Amino acid sequence: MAFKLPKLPYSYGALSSVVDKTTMEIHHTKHHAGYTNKLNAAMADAGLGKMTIEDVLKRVSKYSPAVRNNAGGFYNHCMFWKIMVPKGTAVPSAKSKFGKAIVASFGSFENFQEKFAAAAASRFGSGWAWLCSSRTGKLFITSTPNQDNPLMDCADKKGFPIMCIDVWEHAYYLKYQNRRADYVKGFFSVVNWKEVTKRYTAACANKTAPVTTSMSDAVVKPKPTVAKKKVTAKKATTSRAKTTAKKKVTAKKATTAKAKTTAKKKVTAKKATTTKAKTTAKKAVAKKVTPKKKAVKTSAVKKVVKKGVPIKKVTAKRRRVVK
Ligand code: MN3
Repeated sequence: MAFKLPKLPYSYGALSSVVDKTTMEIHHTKHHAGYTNKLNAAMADAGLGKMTIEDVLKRVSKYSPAVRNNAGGFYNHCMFWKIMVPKGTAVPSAKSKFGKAIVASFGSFENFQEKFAAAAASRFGSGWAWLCSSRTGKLFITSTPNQDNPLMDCADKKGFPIMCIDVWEHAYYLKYQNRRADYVKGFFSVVNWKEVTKRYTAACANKTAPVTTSMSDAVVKPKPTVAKKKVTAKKATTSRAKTTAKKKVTAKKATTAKAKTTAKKKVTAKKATTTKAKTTAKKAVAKKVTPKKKAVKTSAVKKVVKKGVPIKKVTAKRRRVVK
């Protein structure tokens, strides 16, 4: 089992008051799916075995940029989908532990919203804004570039993320274009405060891993070293056998072709021989007959000329010779 793309907890159009259906669908099926697949590939390349996504993130500086970017992309989106819900839920009560923590950290709920929105708006380029909790339950706001997050050992400010917003343009551009602030303002109307509160409670209890692990369904199977090798060997053998078989076929074909060529050559040669023989025979016949005839004729004529025999006698003599 590798890291698996989670299903959205609502339909693609369910948050359309804030995020349009097309953006949600592309964001989930292309971007998040892409991070998931590339993370699995990068983990396999690095020979990393069974690990939770949290374990990957907390020592991510030891791994390749591909692991860092895609582990972040995988985790951040898993969390992002869950902390949103159609129409949003009621904001935390001022009397609740979480409500009190917000006031203690930011002065008021409104101040918290402003600071969070400012962090989202001021993140240069692509990245995320976060509300995090320390292990003691103290809240703070931060932002990260690219797909980094506060769980990474390389993060400027480390903590447990309990709320986040994706401020990559792919998250809002179709509906808001350059108006990121409007997108952030809309985001507050679809926040699932129940889920955010659940994460805060887990952070305070220092039980953050079970919450996120069950969220991401994220366990990588151990590297199948031996089994894989066997399969590879089998494949190699099969492939070799195929090659040999192919070679044999080729050789057979070649032999057949050669045989054909030889046969053809033989036929040609035979033909040639026959033709030659015929020619020779013809020539021989020609030689045998013609020269003699001519010789006789010539000598006969010569004799006739010498002896002064009348033309009639010569003709008669010629006829005899020809016969
Ligand atoms: Mn995104």
